[in-house]
Amino acid sequence: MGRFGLSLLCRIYSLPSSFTVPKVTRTCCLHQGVFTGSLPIYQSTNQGHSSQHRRGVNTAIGHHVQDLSGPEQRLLNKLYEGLIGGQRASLAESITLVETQHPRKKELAQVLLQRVLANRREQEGGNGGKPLAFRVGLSGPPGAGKSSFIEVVGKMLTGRGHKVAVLAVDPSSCTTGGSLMGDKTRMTELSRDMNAFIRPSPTSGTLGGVTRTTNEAIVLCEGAGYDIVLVETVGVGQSEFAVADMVDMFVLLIPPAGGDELQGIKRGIIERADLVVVTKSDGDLVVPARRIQAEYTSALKLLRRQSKSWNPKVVRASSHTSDGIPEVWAKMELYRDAMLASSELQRRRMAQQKVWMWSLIQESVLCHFQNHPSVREALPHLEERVTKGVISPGLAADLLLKAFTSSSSSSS
Ligand SMILES: Nc1nc2c(ncn2[C@@H]2O[C@H](COP(=O)(O)OP(=O)(O)O)[C@@H](O)[C@H]2O)c(=O)[nH]1
Ligand SMILES: [Mg+2]
Repeated sequence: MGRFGLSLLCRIYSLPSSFTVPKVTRTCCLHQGVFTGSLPIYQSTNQGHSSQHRRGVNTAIGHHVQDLSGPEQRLLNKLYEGLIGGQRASLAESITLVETQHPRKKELAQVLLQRVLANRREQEGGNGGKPLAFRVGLSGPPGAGKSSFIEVVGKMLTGRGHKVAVLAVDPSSCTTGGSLMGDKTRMTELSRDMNAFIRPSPTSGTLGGVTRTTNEAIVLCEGAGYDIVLVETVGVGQSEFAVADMVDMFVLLIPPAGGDELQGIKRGIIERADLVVVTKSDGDLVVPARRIQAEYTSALKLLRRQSKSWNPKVVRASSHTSDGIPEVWAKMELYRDAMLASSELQRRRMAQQKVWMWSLIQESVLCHFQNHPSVREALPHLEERVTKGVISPGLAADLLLKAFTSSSSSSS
């Protein structure tokens, strides 16, 4: 988390209990409505303190927004208006803003996001509280046919009047500097489609950073009127789990290949799949595709059910012949309708928000801890003693935490 997040948190917790909101914060310069709305994520469960607490949060954001200079306000206004008006250039520029490492721009991105979120809440209110967009995560080993599948499904959907956004999460692009996915070479037609928006994975940052910005990019795409958001990721590291935690439906794509290629697919991720698509079911590959379909169908029966309203299914499709593609989409719609009707989809989204908040806190607190001068000073010595077995890991952890907390509290 950047300076904004930390300063925000510091302000929330440093507010005295008798704190009242100065009038001036209500005249925040940008878009008042956004900052006077309730922010459920920060609400205290203690009702006695919740309204005070909420005012404190709004004030914290209000303070922050007051710092905006004239050009910054104009930039944010321009981006917001363009984004809500569905302009692709504004959407692209807004995503660049949330991806930035620049501390001040990070703050501006949060202001923009708050405004887009407020607009979404308003729109969802008019939709009976139901989400307006459907988020689908697509994962599978490299070469499974994900990009080809997205190209064909994406074209079919824009042909039916949908607006489709494609985002990619590729942790390897952070280290190699090249984005392997969201690659427009496999999505030539979709990338030329005016009703589609394709954004490759950011090529810098940690997995945590990349997934955070992807989460925020989803919000921006929805704000720009994209009603279907597809997030592609490879089965590398923890990226699939991160993507499963940010979408409404998680789809696993499996090629009709031999055992070796399928070895890399983690059991844990199969458990998370709401739908398994066996790809490349064409020509000579139809027979092995059927076999894989049967294997996965029986494997899924043994797994614990994730949802009361949906049983994961295994289907076959070919992006080359389009066989099975409309049927796959029909299954996805069935899933969405069942999950919306039971409110499970809405509940899943709420739970995801909380998971994300905590994972961002964990990442930020750990980073803060590791960069703390007293910790950095004591760490090499203690690490050495732990590895040599002179002291226990538990004692070393206690000592480091003590160094961290005592100098943190004395400095504040
Ligand atoms: N036969 C056949 N090949 C496919 C199909 N879909 C993708 N491929 C091929 O599989 C390879 C990998 O496809 P790609 O979409 O880039 O996979 P990704 O790495 O999962 O995104 C390419 O050579 C595609 O032409 C299909 O439906 N049938
Ligand atoms: Mg790909």
